[in-house]
Amino acid sequence: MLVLGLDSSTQSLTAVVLDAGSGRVVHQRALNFDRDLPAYGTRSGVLPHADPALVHAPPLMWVEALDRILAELSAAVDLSQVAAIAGSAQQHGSVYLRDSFPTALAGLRHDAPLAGQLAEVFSRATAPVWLDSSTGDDCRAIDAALGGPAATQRITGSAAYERFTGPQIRRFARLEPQAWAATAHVRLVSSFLASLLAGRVVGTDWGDGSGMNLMDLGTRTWHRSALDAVSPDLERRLGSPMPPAAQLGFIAPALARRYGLPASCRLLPWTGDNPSSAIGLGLVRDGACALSLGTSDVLFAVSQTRPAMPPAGHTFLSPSGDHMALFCFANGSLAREAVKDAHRLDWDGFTAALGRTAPGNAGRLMLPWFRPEIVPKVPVAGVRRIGYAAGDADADVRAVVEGQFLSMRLRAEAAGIRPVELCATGGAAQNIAILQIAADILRCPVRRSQITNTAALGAAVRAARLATGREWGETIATTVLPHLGGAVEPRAESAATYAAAAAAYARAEQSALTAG
Ligand code: ADP
Ligand code: XUL
Repeated sequence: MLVLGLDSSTQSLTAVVLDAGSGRVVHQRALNFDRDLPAYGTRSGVLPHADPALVHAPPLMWVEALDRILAELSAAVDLSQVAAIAGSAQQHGSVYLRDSFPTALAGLRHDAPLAGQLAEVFSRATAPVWLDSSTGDDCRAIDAALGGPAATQRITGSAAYERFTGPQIRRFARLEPQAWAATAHVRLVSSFLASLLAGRVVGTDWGDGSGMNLMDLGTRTWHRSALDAVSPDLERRLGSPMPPAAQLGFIAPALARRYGLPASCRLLPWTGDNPSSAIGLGLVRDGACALSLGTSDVLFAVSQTRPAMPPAGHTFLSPSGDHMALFCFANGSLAREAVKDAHRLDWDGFTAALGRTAPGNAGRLMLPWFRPEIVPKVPVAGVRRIGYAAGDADADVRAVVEGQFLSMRLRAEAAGIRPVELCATGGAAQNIAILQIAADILRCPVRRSQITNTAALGAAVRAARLATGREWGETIATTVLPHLGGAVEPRAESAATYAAAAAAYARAEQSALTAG
């Protein structure tokens, strides 16, 4: 019996097929949006725009990617054995759909590409994604309506954030009232893609729903004043929040036929990529922590009770029903890539440069704000280099990586997160030299999953749990633990250097933020 996990991230769509009983990975495959779907014109998965605050992606590209990967899978694997499918997607992004969407889903044909059949369902051609930072006014309005940022955080799990779905919807409704009037459904990237598989419009799971500034984290229902602060008549466009273990029924018959899936293939809601990674890294124990080094860098910790978070942090819900404390840094892989490309290096050259400099970088520091930063809030991009010039490639390479983890260390300390061990995932977690710096600065062993995309794995694990009826502990033991590699240990000799660097970084950050 097989299960399928899918993850639609910023830059790619990944599929992992597992043998549900043994946990063996039967097949893995990824489509890169820029490379494999060039007609949509994305760069790093998003549409280039003159205004760096406006970051959108074409939702039809995600449809075509899903269609394409399922067709490719059906040629590589016997999909008639797939008992269940779950998925995840980049968090916060929103898709705007006309009232024709349900009819179009119900009428999908098996013998034609999905993109052609769904091209007319969008009331907005593009979907704002998590890198968008254009909604400052809307954040202020939502915070004001709920009693200030601390109140918004207490109610929804996070203060109003530019990339969160509530502020994004508000901006659209405000600036494009006609297109908003033509919008009958708003879905997250996750619930949009889950709707395609189900052949009907499905609601949003609690995990991804907690990234909207619209859901009451305590009751897991929409919060009336938050909805009203965004737009009157929003609720009918959203559908209801639902538990991550809710069963969505079976795959749409036309899609079963199109890809050779059995009609009995069961579906689970899709969730956010970070909650899904929590499962793919086996984080179902209180206090377990992880580091995701994908397009964004993310630090998260799961806990049974709701964590006390500082203002910059978020509390989400994980598919296991736990809470997830989370910090998301927009300057993750894209910042490392900016340095790599500026010095005309490849990743081997980047790693070699790290080898030529010592921990602490002889006091040289970078505030790595290549694009507007989420944590701390930096609305306008602007890299600060302290103690060296941009032309010094070796210093620059170490400074970007150290700066990222020093910033992370400060946030972990503020939230009282002191990891005993970190599980690492995301494209940059392949790089052991980067993981060594993470281990040294964050002061704990870092273990890497041998499965590059743990969000897709986490989705497959959820599907395996549904298909086998096993409990979390047993499911994780068979499907996740075998993939965790050995640990990169922190080095005692760099501890004092990094304690001093963390203090210097905090001072530099403070002075940059004060100076504006
Ligand atoms: P996402 O899931 O957000 O789409 P991934 O987790 O696939 O992103 O990570 C993609 C990123 O991984 C690329 O943007 C690239 O910068 C980074 N990456 C890939 N290989 C390496 C490497 N060897 N060292 C550092 N970073 C790498
Ligand atoms: C988390 C966040 C990012 C996206 C990227 O809050 O915005 O990590 O989920 O995929």
